[in-house]
Amino acid sequence: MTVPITLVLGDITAQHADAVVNAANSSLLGGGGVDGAIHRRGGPEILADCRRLRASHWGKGLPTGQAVVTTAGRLHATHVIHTVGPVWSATEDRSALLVSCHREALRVAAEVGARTVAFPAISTGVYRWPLDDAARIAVGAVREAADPALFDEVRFVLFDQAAYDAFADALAAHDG
Ligand code: AR6
Repeated sequence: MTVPITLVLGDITAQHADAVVNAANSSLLGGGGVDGAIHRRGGPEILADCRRLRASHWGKGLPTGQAVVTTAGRLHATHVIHTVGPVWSATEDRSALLVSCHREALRVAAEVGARTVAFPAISTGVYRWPLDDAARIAVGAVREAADPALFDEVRFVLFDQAAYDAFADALAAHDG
């Protein structure tokens, strides 16, 4: 048995899920892309939690590939799980870090009892990771890490048709 992986074309801030994953940066203080959208729509409680995490643990920044959890504020979710994706490099293979983002986000989700988890296409925006490759890595990582005893659904929320198609192809290729 495997956890159902679903694909949605849309805005992750509109999703109903136990946990929504944020493609953050190591400062945890917000930014553009998904990060900006989550903080805007979720409201200031999320940033307040992020500041508390910085003060207690992550003053030097959350390392790439790790994940932390905060409230989801006004989102239709209980938790936001912030993870820091790797910046794409043409000369260095950073795929283990992108795998780690997905594994760690799921580990943290399980810790807080989140059974439905929505992911964006981590690292494929500002961090420039090529979509097809990012989709293959993300789908593989989730298939490997998501325990069906702990999760009911892992959803990838893709912001445009190109991202949706890349994830649909990756899922079809993985599951045969
Ligand atoms: N819902 C779903 N997907 C979205 C949304 C949304 N509302 N908005 C953008 N995307 P990015 P990264 C897609 O740049 O590459 C931030 O400034 C977008 O089309 O958000 O991991 C952080 O603070 C793309 O496919 O994240 C970091 O500094 C995907 O989400 C940096 O960007 C990821 O794009 C992280 O860069």
